[in-house]
Amino acid sequence: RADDGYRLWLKYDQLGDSPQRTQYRAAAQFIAATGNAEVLKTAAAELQRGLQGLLGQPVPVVASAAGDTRRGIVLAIVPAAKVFGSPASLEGYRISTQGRNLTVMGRSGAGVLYGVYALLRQLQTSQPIAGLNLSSSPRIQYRLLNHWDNPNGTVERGYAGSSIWKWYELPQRLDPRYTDYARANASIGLNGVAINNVNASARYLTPEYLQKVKALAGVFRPYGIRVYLSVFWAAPKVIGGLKTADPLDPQVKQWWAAKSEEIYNAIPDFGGFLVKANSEGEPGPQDYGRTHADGANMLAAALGTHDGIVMWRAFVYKAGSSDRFKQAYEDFKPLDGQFAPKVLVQVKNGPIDFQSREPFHPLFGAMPKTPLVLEVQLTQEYLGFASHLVYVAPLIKECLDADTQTKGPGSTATKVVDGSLDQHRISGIAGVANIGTDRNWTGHPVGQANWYAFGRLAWDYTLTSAAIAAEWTKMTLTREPQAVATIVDVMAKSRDIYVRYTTPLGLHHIMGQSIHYGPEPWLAEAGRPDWTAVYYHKADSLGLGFDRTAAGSNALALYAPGVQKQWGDAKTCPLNYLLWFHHVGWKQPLSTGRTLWNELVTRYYTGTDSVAWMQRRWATVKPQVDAALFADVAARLQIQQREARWWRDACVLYFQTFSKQPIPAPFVPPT
Ligand code: GCW
Repeated sequence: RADDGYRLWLKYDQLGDSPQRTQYRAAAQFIAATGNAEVLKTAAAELQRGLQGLLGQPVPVVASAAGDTRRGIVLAIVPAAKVFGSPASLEGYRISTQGRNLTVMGRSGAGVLYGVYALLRQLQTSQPIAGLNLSSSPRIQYRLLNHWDNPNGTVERGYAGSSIWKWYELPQRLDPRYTDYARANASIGLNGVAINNVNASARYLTPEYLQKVKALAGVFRPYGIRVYLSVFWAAPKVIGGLKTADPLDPQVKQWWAAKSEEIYNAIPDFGGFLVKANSEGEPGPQDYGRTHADGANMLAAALGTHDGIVMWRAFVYKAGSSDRFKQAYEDFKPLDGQFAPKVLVQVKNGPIDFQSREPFHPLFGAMPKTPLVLEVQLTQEYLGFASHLVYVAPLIKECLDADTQTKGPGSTATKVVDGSLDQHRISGIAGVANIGTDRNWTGHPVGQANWYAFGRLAWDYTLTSAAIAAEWTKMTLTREPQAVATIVDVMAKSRDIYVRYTTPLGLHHIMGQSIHYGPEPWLAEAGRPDWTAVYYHKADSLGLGFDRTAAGSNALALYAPGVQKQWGDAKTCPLNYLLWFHHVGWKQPLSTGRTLWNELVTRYYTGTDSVAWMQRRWATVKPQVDAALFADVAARLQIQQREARWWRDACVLYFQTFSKQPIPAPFVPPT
């Protein structure tokens, strides 16, 4: 049977004959699960399914291991924190060898479930289990996917088919896919799902839709996953019949409080609200002269004593601002200290918009009194949709590893996000989902790795991109060592390659208008002078790049002095960020020894050539990978190759109209 990708990394195909399989079989003759906790039962069922598949032997689930002389796996909820070390999160697990059995302990059912997936991962990646002793706790508390799914079944910026939520069938019919979705999320440690687009429809808050949301919550609950809703700010007007949505209006407050009660009546473990307000035309508190904090705090108050949170997005910008780079900072930084304890402010990794490479967002480190959620995009809106192979873990890590220096060296974005820099009690991370109704969920088979890597990093950001890629490859594509090494190498380099043939040296936002696909550096978007491509790349007869130093927009001043120093001088600024901050002369020599123009052209050409390299590398794994899956990736690489040339030629020829420089010798196209 051809592999259609539906099973993701949870394939559980029988392992080949090996000493390891013999060892696993001997160790897994039963599963003992004591207690009735719902999530514990899920854990036992998943372990049974996984073991039976991988080992090809039936593994019974029993109530207790007491008196059993066989060797088995014991699942146990152990409330005492001390066995888990520190930090002892409720979701942590410990796997240890006790007598002849392996024990998977958690402080909650969810902890056991995560431990079970960790154990299965050991088997799926052929790791030894003898004497196993490992423990792990999530480093970030709220680990969410954000779906940009609409009630009509479309997905904003979705490239893998339609929304997997079938609103017209809910609540009566529960598509089995919902369960498989929950399994996939739980297997990588995700514990929350905002199911609808941040450009939100008020409809989700109607009694009719809340019944549907309740049904989904019921599917997710046994997997330790809570449901969140994106809310339309003006809902009290649109579905509540009020004249205003002013957050300080008593009737508005009352409406939200009542709505929240209604939600918790239906969904007792409801996670909370995600809000996009006063951004890209969405309504918000500023419509009434109120601040983002007024709005967020009103919603937090509406949650009452329920265990819910408000994630308020900082992605805001307006026409007419001098530099969009600065706007979120200018709107939000002054509000630091004004947000209620249940509010987290959700910040994209970079200041503009999920570009192929951005400097870290200047709000990281700048709001010490407010917990900040890091929002990254898994759907490849600016990374070639589902036709380009781009592994995003390195992009996520680049942001997490960035040193904001706001409290001296070592004040990384990671420490802001996990809350440790400023001792926050709550922390969060969100990934905009790349999931749709395509049989393989993500369109591009390697898109699955982006979903996978997001969950793994949300759980433990100390994992390397390459280690995660290797795990995913072994679980999903092949365990043959040479092929694994090849695929991991291609994945590891894919994001840099994409940057080179689309937006090298710190170029940004030069993609096609609205669709955000393909090159359109010549674009002047009608009516939105702040969106024009020229605005971002600023090409002229002298040079290229956006001057954000004090001589220009001075966005650099939003960063700590050490960062300003690093990026503020065009001579020392890392080339990856050069054109983000500097307008550089075409003939200016760079650290590579080439002029700006020659370096730019070199990157466009070598980046495009690297796609051919990816194709050649992929061709070598053919014998090791399922034929259908192999052909799928190979075909998408052909598209990528064609489109890399499109980007290269469009951008080089366009910028040449300003630089008036010849194409450097090795790249002169044949005449
Ligand atoms: O990148 C932009 C997208 C919009 C999106 C917006 C946002 C949901 O082009 O489609 O809207 O970001 O993050 O709010």
